[in-house]
Amino acid sequence: RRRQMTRAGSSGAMPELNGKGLRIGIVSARFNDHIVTALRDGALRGLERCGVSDNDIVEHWVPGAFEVPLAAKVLAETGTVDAIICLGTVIRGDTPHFEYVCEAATRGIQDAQMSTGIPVMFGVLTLNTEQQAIDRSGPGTDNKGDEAALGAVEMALLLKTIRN
Ligand code: INI
Repeated sequence: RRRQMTRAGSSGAMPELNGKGLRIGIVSARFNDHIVTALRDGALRGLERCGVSDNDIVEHWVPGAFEVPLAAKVLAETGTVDAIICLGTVIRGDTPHFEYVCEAATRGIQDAQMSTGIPVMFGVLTLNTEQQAIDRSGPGTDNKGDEAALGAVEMALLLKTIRN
């Protein structure tokens, strides 16, 4: 069962996502790397479907979700990418640590896009169980990395339209 998604555009309908020529950054957190690798594969599939060239994708890995915002912000500041996809997986444990990592990643990623004007996608899973992570990182288009890739292309195109 797929949620119907409406993407921003003048009509409110799903716009054509032609990502040819767009430069896209991917910042991935190694923690829970079996899941994050699957999110990253989903993101690459999504970008490929949109026509983004392999040569226009720049990838960086960081230790955990806590470090993602800084790498994304510094990458955005270089002015070399049109959008950034942040990927990570935070799974709830027995301590409040989970809330702090999630809070920092969420706020930091939003801050990175607001302070730089470069779209930064929130492809960080925050979950109660590993099964929830597996369910959201599979080989189909309901992979959250794939979803973040489409968001990155849509936002990069939208900002080009707004700025022109
Ligand atoms: N980082 C994650 O990306 N996911 C987690 O589930 C996680 N847990 O559970 O602790 C996690 N912690 C590491 C954190 O992101 C930092 O790398 C670490 O605290 C060093 O700053």
